[in-house]
Amino acid sequence: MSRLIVISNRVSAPTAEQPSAQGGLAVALTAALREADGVWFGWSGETGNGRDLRFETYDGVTSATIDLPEQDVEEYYDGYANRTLWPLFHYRLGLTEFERDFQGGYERVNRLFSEVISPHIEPDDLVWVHDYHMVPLGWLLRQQGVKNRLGFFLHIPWPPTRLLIALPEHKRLVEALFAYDVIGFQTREWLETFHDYVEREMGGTVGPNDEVTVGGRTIKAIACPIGIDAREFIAGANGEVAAQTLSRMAESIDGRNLIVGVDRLDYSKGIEERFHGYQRFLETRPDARMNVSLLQIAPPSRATVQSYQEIRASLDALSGRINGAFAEIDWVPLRYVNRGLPRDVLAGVYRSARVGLVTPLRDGMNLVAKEFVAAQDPEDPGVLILSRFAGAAEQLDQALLINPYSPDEMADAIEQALSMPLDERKARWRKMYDNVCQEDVIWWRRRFTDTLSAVEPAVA
Ligand code: ADQ
Repeated sequence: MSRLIVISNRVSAPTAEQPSAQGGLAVALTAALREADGVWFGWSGETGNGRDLRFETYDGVTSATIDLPEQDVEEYYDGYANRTLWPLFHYRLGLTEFERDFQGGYERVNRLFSEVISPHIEPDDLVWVHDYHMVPLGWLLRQQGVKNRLGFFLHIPWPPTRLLIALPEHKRLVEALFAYDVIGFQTREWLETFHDYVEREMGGTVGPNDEVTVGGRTIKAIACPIGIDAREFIAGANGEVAAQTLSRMAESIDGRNLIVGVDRLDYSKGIEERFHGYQRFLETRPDARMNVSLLQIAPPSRATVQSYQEIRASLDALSGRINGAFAEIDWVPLRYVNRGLPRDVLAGVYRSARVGLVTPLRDGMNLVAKEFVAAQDPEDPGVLILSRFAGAAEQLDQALLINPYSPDEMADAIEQALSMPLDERKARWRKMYDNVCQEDVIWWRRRFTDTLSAVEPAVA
C-alpha cells in the first residue's frame, strides 16, 4: 500500500495541543493517513521567517507545518486566496480584487511549499493536494522532479468560463492543473463547467472515462462529492450532550417551531438573503408569525478581509431591524449568535429544528445540509430547505430546493415546510439520509484515492 501525502493550506490533523481532529475532512484524512502511514503538510497558521518544517506525530498521524512571513500571509492567504480566487470562484466578480502582488505572493508560497515538501516525498507515495490555495503546487512539485501520482481536489465551485477569463492569469492557473494526474470536483456541474473552459480556452477535448486532453497530455477529471462523517455525527445526535441541548432548546422555544441556520460568516452563504426571506415570511404571514423562531449561528471568519467586515456589519444591522420591527414583549423572531458550537451541541440544535435553512448563493458542496439530515429524529424528521446553487443539491434533491435570491420563494418554502405532513417529511428525509450515510466522507476519500492509485503516473 502506498503512503498518502496530504497537502493543504492548513493542517487539521490531531496534535497534542488539539487532540480531537476538527471536522469531517480532518476525520476522513486522518483515518487515511493513519492507515497509510502518511504525512499532512501545510501552513501552521503562525507568522515567522523560518523555512523549517515542524514534524509532529500524534496518535499515529504525522503532521508537518511551516510558518509563513507576514507579507506572504497578506498576499497569498488574505490576498490571492481570499480576495481574488474565493470571490471569483463563487461568481462574485464585483468583490474580486486583482492585484499583481497577490499573485506574486501566491506563487511564492506555492513555490516555498514545493521546495520544502519535495525532499520528503518518497517514490511510491500518493500525493493529494487540496483546494484553491494550492492550484499550482502540482506543477511546481514536478519542477522539483517529483514523478509521483499527484491528485488535486477543489472544495469550492468551478466558475463559468466567462467569469474565469476575467482573471488576468487564468490560462497559467488552469494549465498548472494539467500537472496533476487526477483532479476532483464536488459535482457534475462544476466538472462540466471545467470541461467548457478546456474546450473553449485551451482547444482541449473531453474523452470517455473522465479523460480530458490538452496538447497531448491526458488527465482524469472526476466529480467526487465530499460527504460527512455520518456515523460519528449520528452518534453525536443520539448522545447525552445532544439530548441536553434538545431539552434546553425545547424550553427556550416554548412549543414554537424552530428554524435553524448554521454557517461560517461568509457572503457566499446567503445569510443576508436568508434574513430577507424570513422577513418576507413574517410580513406576509402575520398569523403564523408568533409560532416560529429563527436561530442563526454564524461564527466570524476571515475577519481581516474588508468584504467580511462589511457582511458582518450588514447582518448586525439587518438582524436588529428584523427584531425591532417584529418582536413582541415575550417573543423575538430572530436569535443571531456569532459563535461556534461544539459538534455534539450542534447536532442537538439541528435535531431540535423543524426546518433547516441552507441558502448559499454558491457553495462547492455545503456540509451543513448533510449534517442537518444526519441529525434528524427518524420518527419526526425536520425539513431541509436548500439552495439549488449549493453543490449538495445534486445529491439532496428531496430537500425543498429554492432560489436563495428570491425572498418570496424562501417565504413560500418556509410555509410549506412548516405544514408538511409527517409522511411526506419522513419519505423525503429517508432518501436524503440514505445518501448521506452511503456517500459519506470515507466513501469520498476512497473514491478519490482509488482513482488516483489506478492511473499511470504522469512522468515515466
Ligand atoms: P465551508 O465553506 O467552510 O467549506 P461547509 O461545507 O458548510 O462550508 O462546512 C462548514 C463546517 O463548519 C461544517 O462542518 C459545520 O458544521 C461547521 N460549522 C459551521 N458553523 C459552525 C458553528 N457555528 N459551530 C460549529 N461548527 C460550525 C468548504 C466549501 C464547502 C465544502 C467544504 C468541504 O466552501 O462548499 O462543502 O469546504 O469540501
